Amino acid sequence: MNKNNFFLNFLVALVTVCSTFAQQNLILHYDKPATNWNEALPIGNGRLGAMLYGNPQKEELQLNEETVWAGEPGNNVPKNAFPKIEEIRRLLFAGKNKEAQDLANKTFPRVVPKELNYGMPYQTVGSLWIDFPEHESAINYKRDLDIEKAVASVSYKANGINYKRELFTSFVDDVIILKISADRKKSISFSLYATSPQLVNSTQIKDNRLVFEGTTGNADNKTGKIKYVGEASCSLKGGKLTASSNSLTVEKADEVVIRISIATNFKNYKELSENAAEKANTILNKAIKKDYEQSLKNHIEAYQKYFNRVSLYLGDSPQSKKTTDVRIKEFATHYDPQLVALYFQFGRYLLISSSQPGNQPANLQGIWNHKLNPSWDSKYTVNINTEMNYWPAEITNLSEMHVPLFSMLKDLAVTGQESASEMYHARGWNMHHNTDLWRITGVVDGGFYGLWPMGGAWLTQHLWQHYLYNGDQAFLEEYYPVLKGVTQFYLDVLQEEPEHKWLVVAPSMSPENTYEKSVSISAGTTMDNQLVADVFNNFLKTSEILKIDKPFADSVTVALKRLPPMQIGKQTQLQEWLQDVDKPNDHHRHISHLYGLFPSGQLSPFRTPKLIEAAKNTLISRGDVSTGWSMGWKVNWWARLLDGNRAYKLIKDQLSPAPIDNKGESGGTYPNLLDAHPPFQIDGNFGCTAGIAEMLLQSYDGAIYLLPALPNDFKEGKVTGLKARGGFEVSMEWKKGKLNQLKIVSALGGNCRLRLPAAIDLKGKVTLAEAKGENPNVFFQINAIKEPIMSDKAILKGFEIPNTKCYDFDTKAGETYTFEVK
Ligand code: FUC
Repeated sequence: MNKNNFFLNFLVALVTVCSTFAQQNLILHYDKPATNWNEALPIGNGRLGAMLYGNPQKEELQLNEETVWAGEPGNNVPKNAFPKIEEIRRLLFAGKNKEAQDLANKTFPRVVPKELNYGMPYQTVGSLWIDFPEHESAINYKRDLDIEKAVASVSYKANGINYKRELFTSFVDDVIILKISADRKKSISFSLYATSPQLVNSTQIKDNRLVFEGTTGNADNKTGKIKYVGEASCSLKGGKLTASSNSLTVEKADEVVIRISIATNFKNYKELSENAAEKANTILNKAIKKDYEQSLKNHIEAYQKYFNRVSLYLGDSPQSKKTTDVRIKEFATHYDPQLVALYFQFGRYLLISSSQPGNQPANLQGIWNHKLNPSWDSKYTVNINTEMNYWPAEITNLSEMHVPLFSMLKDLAVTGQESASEMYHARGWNMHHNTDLWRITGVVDGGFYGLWPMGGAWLTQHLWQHYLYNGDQAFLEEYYPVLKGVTQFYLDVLQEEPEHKWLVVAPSMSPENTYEKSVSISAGTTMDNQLVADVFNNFLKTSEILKIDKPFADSVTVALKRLPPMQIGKQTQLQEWLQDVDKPNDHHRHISHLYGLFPSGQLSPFRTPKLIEAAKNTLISRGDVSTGWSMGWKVNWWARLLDGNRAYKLIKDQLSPAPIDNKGESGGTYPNLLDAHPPFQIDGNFGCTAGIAEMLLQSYDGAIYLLPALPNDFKEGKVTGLKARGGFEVSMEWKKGKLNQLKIVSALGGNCRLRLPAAIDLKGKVTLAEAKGENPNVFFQINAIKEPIMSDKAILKGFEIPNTKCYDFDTKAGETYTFEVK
């Protein structure tokens, strides 16, 4: 071997080592089987989900299919509520808040009236069990979830034989596939059977396949009408397959591949006309023709098409060699930047695995649920939770995963016409704080929690944001009716409040919070005003881009001008309600009026420093530790307040062990890395994932801000493939806490405005010009907001704004631009 070859080989070896090392970092790793659901490992392909326990002697695969919900088609809009809504309004405007609440509680009771429903629960299919009675004493045990490949595995040694299980939910073949192998021939023997908590369920054997089926449950005024059918097949190398009346037995096989197909009769939210048995059977017959290795290869390729778009490195520590449960326990005391990177990538893994185009959006638990009556029905709670699920979609380069949410909005824009017209005598569509598979839009859980007609206002922000990231005009055209419908609703529903003659939503609430004892119902909350302003601005821009509906748009412009300004109250806080009634020691998990700070971009340190300071005061007084999703939101807020260390502190709170009793309002993380509200709720995973991205890159307020909130602990790092609005893909490397290298790929062309610390000198092939005036890039337009009103008791001390500069350079679609710091 000559010298050059030697070096080449050495380099190849080094790269291989590095990439293997990188792969090892993206693995959830355990040395014990799961003893409960919060230790089991989630896999999914958007439609099917499974939790792997990994017990050597008795494997459990807990199964989900995304359309297995209780109930049947139908909305939940009460009749004759309009006169009561008007009366509640009148009481609110007369300052009779308690009376308004009493009437709201009476009109919309906490206990569901017998002619209505408060949404249906998402339900489990049940479990498949694989008994290996001889594998009692297993050693060398390992259980992993490789999120770089979306494959889970279990390995151990029993009776001198090394066994391995490999599990994935194919994105291509649409079945769950489990391969069982051993390092000695004829050593695989087990029995396979199914169980289900569903009241109506049965198992039988057809053509040597295990067929398990059932019908979902009744709830409230609805009868369970979802029929599901699952089929499991065993493909053997060697050995023998026999069947009893409701189980399959494998004896002395060399290798077995189990494929599980599940389908339901669900066609869409109003039709249950699919043939579940035929569908499950057809999918399985097709999948079984493909050999295991090919299926695995196709699956990994399909997954990595999305997953590999983003990589993140935040530093190393020996902690990464420990098991994931131990790392979570020790995170507060042991430096473990790789756990943050793993948690971030796990969020992306979960989104890819629970939200695929053509399917249902990720619900409160994504697609993973082992109960018939999970907490909050595991449905779609839209006063924060569903939106939070989709915060990572654009910024972490998973735009396609956003699509199921948009499809649901198309349905809601139809079903929500009933609540808009019946309850509010308004045009367009609306919804309240919950929906489900059947796209309900009425009040859920009574007036105190549910009389919040703002679900459509918040959810439709996702349409506009998707446009800002991707610039797809055809998409805007497609969703124009949804955007117009929601705008019509608010135009019709806004009321003139008596004191300032502002236009406000009433009745509504600042989600789930109170301003008087047991009173949530209110008029013109800050969040509502911010939401309606965003709805109107989105509509105005859309109508301008599509050159459509000018006269209607003009009426929107008139109403927009009459919305209330934000207010800074006597505690120098961002006021939550129209009146300065915020409680001094409020630690409520919802801090809804900070919607304006994130996810909306109405507040900015550079443009609205007074409001930013007030928002910061609010956030400080609410405290850090809270439910999982609340902490996830706080990571994003501290990132927008440009305080990386405080954002990191919230990440530490989020990555603390979840309470074992599943009670209370302190969230955390379960051993399987899923978020605890408690109990498990997936929103916290997604919220924190988005927050980590926001610490590294922000694209609002007219510019792309690079490394806006880097904590001191992440001094060296690298990220590739994050997305900024305007279609820019951003990769960066930083050293000693400062940007070192930058690569920007422009998908749409146009001006790229970067915000950087003033001391940095960036050099590339293109010249950076110091930015002047507004960013000409249409995706970076800023909506004007009104000058805030300030209490004369408020004392502003000033918000420390970092010394930054903005630079412009022109980009062409498809071109890459690289820079180095000199
Ligand atoms: C809202 C929150 C709760 C919980 C539930 C699913 O009602 O207030 O904390 O997240 O949704």
